[in-house]
Amino acid sequence: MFLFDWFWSILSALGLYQKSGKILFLGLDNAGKTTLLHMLKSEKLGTYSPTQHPNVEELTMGNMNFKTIDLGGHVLARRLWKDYFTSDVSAVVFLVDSADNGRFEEASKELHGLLGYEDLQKVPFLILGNKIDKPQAIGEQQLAYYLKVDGLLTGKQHGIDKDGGRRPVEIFMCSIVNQMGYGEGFQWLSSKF
Ligand SMILES: Nc1nc2c(ncn2[C@@H]2O[C@H](COP(=O)(O)OP(=O)(O)OP(=O)(O)O)[C@@H](O)[C@H]2O)c(=O)[nH]1
Ligand SMILES: [Mg+2]
Repeated sequence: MFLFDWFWSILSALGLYQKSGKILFLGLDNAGKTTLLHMLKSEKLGTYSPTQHPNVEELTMGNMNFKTIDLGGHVLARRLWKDYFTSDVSAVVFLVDSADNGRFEEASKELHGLLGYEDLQKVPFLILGNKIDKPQAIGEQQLAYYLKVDGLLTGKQHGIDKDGGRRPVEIFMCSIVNQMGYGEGFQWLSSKF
């Protein structure tokens, strides 16, 4: 087992194999999901209307091929999220506007609903605290506190966790407009499945 892990991590470090997966982009409306999807796809910052229909994109980042599905975050659209919780989902990226302190409770409620969902029990969660370019944005520890996930975070180390098979959950702070932070988050995520 150890040898296999070792061999796998060497291949991964050398970029000698392609990793693929299906990733759901979830989070409240206005969190930045669609902006992130297009930034990852074309490295361009755009303005988008609130998402009414899922955006599906095939993305390549380093040695990873992702099929990403960006779902609308407004209240009605959230009802459709569960239709996408199929057995081939590799990961969830949950975006939060870290500058919108009036909505942390709502975001926390939705996040915990997802974390408790039977079909997602083994799926790693990358929580992106977005919009840190805004002066009122809070820090990572505060966000963990307001989202009530302090006790759930599994650490930023790369590689498949050995600690009792806990589902990987971690927060990375980012600014999509400044193109910072989310790359580290995806690197972490890609080592978890
Ligand atoms: N300041 C700042 N604004 C951002 C950032 N990322 C996204 N935004 C803005 O946040 C707003 C919402 O972005 P969207 O990508 O449409 O949000 P969404 O999560 O797709 O929203 P729904 O489709 O309604 O679920 C837009 O005005 C974006 O320009 C960021 O890093 N910093
Ligand atoms: Mg959108």
